[in-house]
Amino acid sequence: MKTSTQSTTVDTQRRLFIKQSAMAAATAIAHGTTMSLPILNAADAHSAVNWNKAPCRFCGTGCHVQVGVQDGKVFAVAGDKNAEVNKGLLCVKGYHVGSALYGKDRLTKPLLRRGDRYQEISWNTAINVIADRIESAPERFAFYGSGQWTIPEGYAAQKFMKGGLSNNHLDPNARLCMASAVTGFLATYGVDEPAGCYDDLDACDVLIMWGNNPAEMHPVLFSRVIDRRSRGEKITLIDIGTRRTRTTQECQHYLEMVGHGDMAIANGIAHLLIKNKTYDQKFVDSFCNFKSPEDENPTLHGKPITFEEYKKLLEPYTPEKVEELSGVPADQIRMLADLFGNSKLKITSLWCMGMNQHTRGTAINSMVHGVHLLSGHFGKPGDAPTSLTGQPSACGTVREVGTLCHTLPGGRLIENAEHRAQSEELWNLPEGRINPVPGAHTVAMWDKFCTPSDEGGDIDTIWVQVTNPGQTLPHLNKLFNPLEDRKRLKDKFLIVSDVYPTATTRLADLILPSAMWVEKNGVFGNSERRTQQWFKMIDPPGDARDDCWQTIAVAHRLHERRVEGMKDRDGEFLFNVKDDSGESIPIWEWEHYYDVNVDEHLFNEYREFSFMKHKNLAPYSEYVKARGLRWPVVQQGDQWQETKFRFSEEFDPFVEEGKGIQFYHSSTHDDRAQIWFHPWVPPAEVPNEEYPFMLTTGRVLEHWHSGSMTRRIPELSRAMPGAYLEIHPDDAEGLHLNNGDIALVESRRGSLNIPVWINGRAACPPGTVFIPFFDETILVNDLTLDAFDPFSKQPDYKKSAVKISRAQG
Ligand code: MGD
Ligand code: SF4
Ligand code: MOS
Repeated sequence: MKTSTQSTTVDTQRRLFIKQSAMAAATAIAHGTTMSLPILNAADAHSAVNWNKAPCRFCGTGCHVQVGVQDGKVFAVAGDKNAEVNKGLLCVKGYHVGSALYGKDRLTKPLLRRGDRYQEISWNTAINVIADRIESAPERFAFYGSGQWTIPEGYAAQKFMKGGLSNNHLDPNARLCMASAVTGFLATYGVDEPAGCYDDLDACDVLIMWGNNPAEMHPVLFSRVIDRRSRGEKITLIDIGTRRTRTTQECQHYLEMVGHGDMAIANGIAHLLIKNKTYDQKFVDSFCNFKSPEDENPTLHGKPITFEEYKKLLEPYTPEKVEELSGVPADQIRMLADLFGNSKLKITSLWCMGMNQHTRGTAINSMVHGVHLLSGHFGKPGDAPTSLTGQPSACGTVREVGTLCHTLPGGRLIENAEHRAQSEELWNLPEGRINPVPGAHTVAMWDKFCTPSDEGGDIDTIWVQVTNPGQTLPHLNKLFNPLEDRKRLKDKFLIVSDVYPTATTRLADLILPSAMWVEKNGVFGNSERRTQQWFKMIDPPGDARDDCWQTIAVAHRLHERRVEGMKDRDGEFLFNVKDDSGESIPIWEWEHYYDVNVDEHLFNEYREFSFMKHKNLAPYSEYVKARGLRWPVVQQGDQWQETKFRFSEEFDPFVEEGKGIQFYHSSTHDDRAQIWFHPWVPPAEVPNEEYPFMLTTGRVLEHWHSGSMTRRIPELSRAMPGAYLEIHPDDAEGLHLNNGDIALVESRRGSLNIPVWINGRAACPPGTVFIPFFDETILVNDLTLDAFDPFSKQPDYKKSAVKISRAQG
């Protein structure tokens, strides 16, 4: 391959550079010049168009789309009528998902930093550069992955790191997102992921959203509920939140709380259920234990307590006390308790980042499960605590494949010797290959990377795939921005695989162009345990290549250099794929990568792990036929049967006959779930005189996370061009700010200038402000706090104290 020099200038003044380039892009969009796009959304079949199924690239809802391909390009996208999740519907992001492929500035060549420039290099050189870095200090290498990795991509990275390099420094962006849901499920049921599924939304009488805005974040799911109401079904919608959103507009009840008010509310409901004797005594006696945190060095196991002790701990949480702590009127706490106390109703709780991005995320997740268990609202369709996931495969690739620094596939734990031995057995590795010490979690990983080596920063090289940490990590000035100070961190090396230039690639030493979505084969796992497969439909642009291939190619280069870990017990390469005659197929050579379906090979290998914790997956070929299947999937006759509701005899094949409900992974080994008491505690940062406002952050309907894809889609970008400060009109008036004025927002960690939007899409109460994080020209994570939950290590992006003034000049 020819190597030429590309004159891509690296601006050391990152902010300025980002601002200028984004402004140029925005101007171009406004004039309609940069990005011309193929025609999309034409659902009518055109004779030359080839249609095939794929899950949407964006959110954890997991809608299926039909992708129409003509002349090697995605020509149209339509909702898939045969998909149970979305029944033909998509949201505005989904309808435009095809255009995400066609931004004008797709990365097409590997680029190596040379001083303040990037040089185009060949893939062969790029693979050598990475292999050199790893070989020189394998224990100082880390892999930062993603809930947008496909399952085979995550599995390959997992096997490469933990099974090959004996290195557990593998953690994904889902740490920022789902980690507290995981620890909440583990603490309660002893096993991760929801018992219920989206069918709960079709069956519930009451839907309670705990700090969740599905109308914008999971729009197709939310419309499933609103559709029921338009058909005349009676359904009560309750929004417990810190600001009014599009979700609130549809709800009969809006309970406005202050940050961490959820903990008081959950305790208040439990208090009243016991006081009024409206809890489900039979359910509790048969299926539950009680727990509270240990007094010292709390763990995820806690200490057992009696029902009497539980009751006593809840005593202070009278409706009036809860009102004081949460801001929600006592009567509304009574209303919630009355609903939970009514066994005739079917109640579903939904939550996502509000409860997960929380310095007591594990606690509040456990407490909401606890309210459902205590009241017996569990185990029937529509009666379930159902947590939602942000990313399309945070469940599939992170939670199930176990791409966290302390886990192995199939719910196995690094620290558990038996689990390591099981994984070594399945991977055919020599005994003791897997390192027993958990690696660095996300916040710690970047902390180590951004600390000079001679000051103890013992991670030197990070390879980033399918995520944009330069924009999305909290407290960027501490965790990421020091990279700008290249001299201090001169021995650090950042490798980024992405599809577009981003806030992260601009800091990279090596940029690798990746194939995305239908440019490659893939498998995702959505919020409701649904595993979904798709095939490659078009070629990636230029020299862009699959992330999975990139990982395997590096592994093979290390294998060629006789790095011991790249071999299994029999001396074979870790990713050896053989053809029918037993010959190895050189999948590490790009020309041969698609000689075989590598996804199928990796998936079927990974599938063996899924039987270890009743998360059974079907063979790959079954997913080719289906619009996803919800695990556990078991074979009955010649049918593969999915599972809608776990732990309930009527639905779950693993529940023993006659048990009714069986929590078969109970951490107390008695088939019981744990109902937890946790005391209310205030947020890590609360407003004071100097920083009088509470800042909350999040997504908006039109944009996917850091906006790298959706800001390149003109329709979406025009609809929501840039970040804004949402502020209450009275607060704005007090600060002499009008709509469109530029405000200066400062936290203890950083500051930014941002236009004000009063009476916009959503509404903050006085004292609270909101800024979305999709806009790389206004990096809200310069302001956010990196305090995290002690168990899940998930940071709280929802509560940072800030001060606001009119920007000068
Ligand atoms: P994304 O924009 O999803 O954000 O944060 P990120 O994961 O950092 O980044 C995905 C990247 O992958 C993009 O740069 C995209 O261009 C690239 N990409 C797309 N397809 C491919 C592909 O096939 N291969 C490769 N290699 N790259 C690809 C998300 C994170 O943000 C999450 S999950 C949460 S929940 C947090 N939420 C949050 C918040 O609520 N508030 C604030 N302030 N910050 C937050 N940050 C966190
Ligand atoms: Fe895609 Fe999510 Fe919209 Fe469905 S709801 S179309 S999965 S972005
Ligand atoms: Mo983050 S997993 O997308 O909400």
